[in-house]
Amino acid sequence: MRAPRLSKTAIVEFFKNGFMSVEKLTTKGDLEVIRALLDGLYERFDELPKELVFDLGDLKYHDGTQRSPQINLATRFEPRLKKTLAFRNARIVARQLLGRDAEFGFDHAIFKAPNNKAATPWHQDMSYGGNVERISWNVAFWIPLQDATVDSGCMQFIPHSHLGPLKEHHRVGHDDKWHTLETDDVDASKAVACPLKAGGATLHMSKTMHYTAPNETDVPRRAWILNFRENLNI
Ligand SMILES: O=C(O)CCC(=O)C(=O)O
Repeated sequence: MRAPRLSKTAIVEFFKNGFMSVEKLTTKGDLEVIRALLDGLYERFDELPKELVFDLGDLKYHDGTQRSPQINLATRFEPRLKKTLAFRNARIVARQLLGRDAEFGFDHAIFKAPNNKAATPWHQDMSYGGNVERISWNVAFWIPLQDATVDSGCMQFIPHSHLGPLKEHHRVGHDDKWHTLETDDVDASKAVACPLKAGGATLHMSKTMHYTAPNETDVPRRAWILNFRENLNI
């Protein structure tokens, strides 16, 4: 399967809106491979470094009852992920948006357990670090490993929010034991939900405000997120 080729209009719309959906980034067979590789990591969850692997809720949540366990830098622990079609095609698309020298930055995986009762709250990725003054553009590819609906926790975005300031964020519940950052400065009535069929992906920028609802279905909602950055050669 060839990588999607973005039209000029699609590229302009992406930079205008701060997000987009791509219907066919990869194949179902490739998603099965990714799922098996990530499942292997989730089986080793408690052996991986605790500062990189935790529930999106409580940092100490290593007791098997996680609601949204996250593995940061999954490709470091499972380099075969970089051989997948999704990785290859995401890099090709990233280079259409960010220039031909754009490179992979980091990745993470989020597993929303069935009926997990935990949203990923409204936030801008830049609130986790990075420079507020633009050093380089980033694009995150959010790749669900199955169909993603509003009810299972597909991505939702606030259009144009990447053009505004980095908002104030705080730990969920104003409680330091939580990893997840949240902003209250959001008009959620402007949200655009992006349901996807398996094989698709959403793309967003590091200041684009986004959210996923709790998984209200009886099956897990798995996602793998790849981040690419422009290379300014400086
Ligand atoms: O998958 C999710 O629930 C949230 C993903 C997210 O917030 C992100 O990739 O920045």
